[in-house]
Amino acid sequence: MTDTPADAVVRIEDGAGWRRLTLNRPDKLNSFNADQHVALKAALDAAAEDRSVRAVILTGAGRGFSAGQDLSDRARAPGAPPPDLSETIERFYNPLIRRLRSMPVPVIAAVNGVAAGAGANIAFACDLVLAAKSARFIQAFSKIGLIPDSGGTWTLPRLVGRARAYALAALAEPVSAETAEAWGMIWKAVDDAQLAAEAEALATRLAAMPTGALVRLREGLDLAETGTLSAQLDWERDAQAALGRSDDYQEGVAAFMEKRPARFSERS
Ligand code: T3D
Repeated sequence: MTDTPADAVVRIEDGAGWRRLTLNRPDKLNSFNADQHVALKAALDAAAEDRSVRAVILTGAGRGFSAGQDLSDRARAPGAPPPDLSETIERFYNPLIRRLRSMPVPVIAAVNGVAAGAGANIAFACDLVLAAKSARFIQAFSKIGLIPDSGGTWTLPRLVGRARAYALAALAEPVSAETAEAWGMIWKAVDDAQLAAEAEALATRLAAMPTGALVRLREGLDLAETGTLSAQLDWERDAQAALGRSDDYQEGVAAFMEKRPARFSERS
């Protein structure tokens, strides 16, 4: 077990082939300040580097997953100049979403409670989202005069279609975990008491799978959002050719022929 102090802004724990990163500012619903951004980015980079880590779980401490930007950092005195929000987006939020989408292992968001603003869109940037039934997703931005960021304008319409994306973002309507599952925004809503165990079981399952194929799958789905069928066919040919040269493919076929479970070991 890699163990961080209980009061670390991002807690890190290792399981069998997986690593759990827990956002840990529960009094602020794990909203993001600079410290939490820096700690999460470092933890993701370290997980990416550590070849014993084959899946990552991202979750929150307390009753929230994350309430997005810490708005106490945004209060300003009358007459003070407005903040340049592009600075934090460029420095923190955009690199975080790019980091999640380029991890060499699958990432599970285990949404333990409310996920609002960037907190919701960070969850949606993960490969698989499990949510406690009491959790809700809120595109809270319009309430403070902003638009969805952290990829929200890209991700939301792809998850729920433009009509629902506009309504959710314009009205800042909370979406329950069960509705999110029914609408295809997340993989599964699970009983609150089961969330941690379900996330660990899923991470253990992913960790035993051929990581290279899981990462290529993400790349292919992302590419498909902007490409043509013809371009996608070419990409699939090339990706399959590369995967076909891997030890994991050889092991998968051998295990099938020998009627035994495969033991995948490669990591991208
Ligand atoms: O600024 C930039 O860099 C640009 C990037 C922006 C990205 C963004 O994410 S913008 C959107 C920011 N987030 C929000 O607008 C959400 C604000 N929070 C809420 O709307 C509500 O708190 C929730 C709907 C998330 C939850 O409501 P509820 O009733 O369950 O809890 P609560 O009582 O509102 O919050 C509990 C505590 O957490 C409370 O503190 P207190 O009064 O007990 O001391 C509250 O102030 C604090 N908290 C919640 N969200 C934030 C926060 N503190 C700072 N920043 C927050 N975002």
